[in-house]
Amino acid sequence: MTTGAEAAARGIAEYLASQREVVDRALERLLPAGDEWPSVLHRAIRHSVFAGGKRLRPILCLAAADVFGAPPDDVLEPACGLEMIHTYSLIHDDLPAMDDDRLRRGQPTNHVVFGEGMAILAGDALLTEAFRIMTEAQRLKGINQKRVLQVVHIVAEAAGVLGMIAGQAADLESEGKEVDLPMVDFIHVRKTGALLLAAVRAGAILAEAKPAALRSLSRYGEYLGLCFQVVDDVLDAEGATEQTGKETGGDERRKKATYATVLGIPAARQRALELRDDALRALEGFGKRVEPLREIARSVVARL
Ligand code: GRG
Repeated sequence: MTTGAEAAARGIAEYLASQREVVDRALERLLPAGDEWPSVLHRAIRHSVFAGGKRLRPILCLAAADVFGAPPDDVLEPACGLEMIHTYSLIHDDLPAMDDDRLRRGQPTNHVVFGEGMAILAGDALLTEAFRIMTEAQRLKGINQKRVLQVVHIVAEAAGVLGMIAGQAADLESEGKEVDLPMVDFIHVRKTGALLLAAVRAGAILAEAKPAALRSLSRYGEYLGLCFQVVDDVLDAEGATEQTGKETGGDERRKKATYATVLGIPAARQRALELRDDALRALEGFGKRVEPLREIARSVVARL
């Protein structure tokens, strides 16, 4: 596994690739094999988990823990749990009852391959399994139980009725309606930003970050989460499928509330740059160990 200081020396692309491998190996170990009974469920889970995601949330969690010198092993399972929750949200978001998408991470969506029932179960399984893995591995490793409880709480908050689900519900409600910027912010802070923020916070909390440092990293996570969504909206409006791994223009077709529609593309691009700068400012005063977090913020905007 790569530390922040090593990453600063080696370049972000190499760092991201090596961390992605670490996460992929751990997910491979943590998830039941594809031939385990009932094998269709495990194949459905694996289809989406190993379809080629960037692993941004687990990488953020590992990078945040590294800032405070925590051994990566101490946060690997919670990091993988975040990826499982993220993958569940993608599977369910793609269902006919939600966005009805047929392509994700460059692959046919889960329900297209396995049917709606199995796709719902694969998503449900990933959500619950995330919390089992987080708590069991941390208990076995003897990690401070108070910290583990705190992390379970912030991740549940980010994924649940105060976070991702509230964002998704507001998003569904807004389809086809005139929406303003505060509503788009409401949706995206919760739908996308909350889990990215929780990833940063979980890593810092497990690494026993002091309150002031945790506050700075939380500000970074908030700005980064919103920046990520502004970029995603712009890419959906004008990006190529090869870049996004999904069909582009879906937001427009479904009359979704997005930064691209509310602000217009030039202003949305500008907002992404400002949010990146805000994220970088939140990290001022930290040394070389935050370099991966800085580079991640830069690389999110570099997709534009
Ligand atoms: C719980 C059904 C349900 C939905 C929650 C998060 C969410 C709402 C839906 C996921 C779909 C979506 C378009 C979310 C916006 C956030 C986003 C850009 C997700 C893609 O994240 P990446 O780019 O994906 O990190 P990879 O494939 O790289 O992991």
